[in-house]
Amino acid sequence: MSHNTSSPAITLTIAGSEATGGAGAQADLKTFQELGVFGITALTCIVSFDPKDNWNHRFVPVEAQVISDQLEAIQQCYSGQLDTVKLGMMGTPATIDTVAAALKKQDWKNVVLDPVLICKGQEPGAALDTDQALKANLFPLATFVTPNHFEAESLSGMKITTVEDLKTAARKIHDESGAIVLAKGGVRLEGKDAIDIYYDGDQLEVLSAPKIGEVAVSGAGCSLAAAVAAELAKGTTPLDAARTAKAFVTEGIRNRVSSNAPFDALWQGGAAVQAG
Ligand code: PXL
Repeated sequence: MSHNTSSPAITLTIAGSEATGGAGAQADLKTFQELGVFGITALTCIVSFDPKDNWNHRFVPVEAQVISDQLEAIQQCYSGQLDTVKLGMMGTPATIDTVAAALKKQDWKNVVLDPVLICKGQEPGAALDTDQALKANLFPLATFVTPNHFEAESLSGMKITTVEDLKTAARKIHDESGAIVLAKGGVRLEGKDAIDIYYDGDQLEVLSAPKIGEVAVSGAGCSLAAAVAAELAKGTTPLDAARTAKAFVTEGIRNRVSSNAPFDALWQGGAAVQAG
């Protein structure tokens, strides 16, 4: 029951498993470890790429009762110590309802929502439902959101082709949700730099790093949001958390891992290697 003063901040991810370890809960936990927080996980679904089908996603949701059991264990175990959560892939409206109900059982300082909308292999109809459930039930609880290009278009209702568009979208998403927004252009906007926009209702900052290749790397979005959560859990300001997360992800992409899948995976150990 007792803790010493050097106890790490407890940080929860509610996310899916991506079996090959590039994205999802695995990426979150590795990020938490690298950034010095004690990572814990409630799994929402299991994704297994299918090598027989172009590495498309096979998706299996975890039963609602099992999700709420995990969250019950976690919230009782760490009550009073847990104030930061990262939300990753939910996958179904039922999961979103279960997660929202559990989140409402306690106060949170930081709810970092990575609004993962569709995952290949899901029915487009189901994705639409999930999209609507996210907007209705999880956005109101979020303090910090990290939409990618596609998600920012969906959430803002506008097409995003330039950095100026991305800024407008970030403002819109903030105005609608009240959350701090880190909208990710990544490799998807033209130009030599990977640009993300931070907007907290007051400060707008362009976070920029030279693109490393032109192809998105698996786990970048998950690791970015997890790094934001870890930094916030340690008491960092939101803007500094965003800057640290961007640098962490950039080094993870520079030191990425390739495999027989047609995409590389970010390596969360990359930043430490770079540092020396
Ligand atoms: O990158 C989004 C993502 C999040 N969570 C899980 C995933 C993926 C993409 O593969 O599998 C579990």
